[in-house]
Amino acid sequence: MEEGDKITDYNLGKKQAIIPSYGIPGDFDGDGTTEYAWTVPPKIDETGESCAGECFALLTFSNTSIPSLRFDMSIGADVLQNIGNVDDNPGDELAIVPSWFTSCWRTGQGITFRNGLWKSIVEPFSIHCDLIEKGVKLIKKDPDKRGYVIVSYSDMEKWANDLNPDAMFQTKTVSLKK
Ligand SMILES: [Ca+2]
Ligand SMILES: [Ca+2]
Repeated sequence: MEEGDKITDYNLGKKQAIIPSYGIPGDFDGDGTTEYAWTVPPKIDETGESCAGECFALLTFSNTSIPSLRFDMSIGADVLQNIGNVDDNPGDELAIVPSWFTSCWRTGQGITFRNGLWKSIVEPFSIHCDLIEKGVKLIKKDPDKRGYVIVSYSDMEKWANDLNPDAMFQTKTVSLKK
């Protein structure tokens, strides 16, 4: 019995130790217990401009009963935020902006873990690095409209039309996906 306890303690210790300092806390499966989320980047080759193998980042959780989520054509996350519980599903949602080698334009996503699967809560939205630098919460619960969220995004088309920097700092109210 004592032997078994020792093994369990060792395994727990090992799991704790792998949470990186940049892991963000939250209750992402809604079980009432906090876990940590972080992205594992791919290996980058010696040029620093491409992957040494497959190019994907893995969103990973300290609670190993939550499956990892793969982001193809991604080398990590420019943004990973716990946006709080913004829907009717128990637990916190996440905003993520996968990163890439080039360009300042990215695609932001809102995701939730529901019935054992990762789902989008809003349509993916474009986002410029100028907005990312502001460090704002990218998706917020709309206090006035139940089932809606306020998304901070950058309007590529508006930017192309008039080159007004305001285009980078837009917000829109959208309904949560079912
Ligand atoms: Ca949890
Ligand atoms: Ca939720």
